[in-house]
Amino acid sequence: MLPTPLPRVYPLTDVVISGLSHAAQVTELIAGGASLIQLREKNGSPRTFFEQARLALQVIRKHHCQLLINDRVDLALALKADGVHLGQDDMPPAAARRILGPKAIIGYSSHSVAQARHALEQPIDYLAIGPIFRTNTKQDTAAVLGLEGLRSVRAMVGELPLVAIGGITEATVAAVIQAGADSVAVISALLSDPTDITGRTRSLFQKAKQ
Ligand code: TZP
Ligand code: MG
Repeated sequence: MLPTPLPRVYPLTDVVISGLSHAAQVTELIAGGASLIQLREKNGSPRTFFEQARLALQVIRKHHCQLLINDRVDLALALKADGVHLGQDDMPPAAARRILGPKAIIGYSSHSVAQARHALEQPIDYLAIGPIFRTNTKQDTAAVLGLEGLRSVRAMVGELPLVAIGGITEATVAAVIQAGADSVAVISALLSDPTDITGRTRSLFQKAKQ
């Protein structure tokens, strides 16, 4: 079940940017206050990701946090993760819901007001919208929406939990929340200095409160 309200910071893991295993990132992120984390792995074999995710999930369970798996409904099911995060090119949310059941958390990415409108008809627990700002983390991103685009999506989706993503930093997180995001999904702002993931996470939570 999705926590309500959503934690204001929702970290995604990235082995390339952090240089750390998923489990090590999860450990640092939880120490900084994260309670909902998404494992995102775009390289390597499913077998390796499965094993890494299994170890990350052990850390998650020990701390009573929640873990979503990016893209892979099969791995989420096999690992008994808390849910899955799907993009526009992944399995449709309705199909994932049939596989994972009513209690699983299903998040869904959108990149425009039109996609967000379509997402309202899907059996999802939260909607992600982005990129809000320019980002180097994802190469094939759609056009930047800016805070104005985020406000339009917020107005359209009503009460549906809304996660903003893309280029969000300590400097912009308060404005992003102010513009209507319930939570910010963040990669590089938390992981690009692997020696200070915990401190950066703590600090982003602080800024997200203001
Ligand atoms: N989807 C839209 S932008 C993005 C994803 C996965 C990357 C976010 O990473 P960062 O480093 O927080 O900009
Ligand atoms: Mg995807």
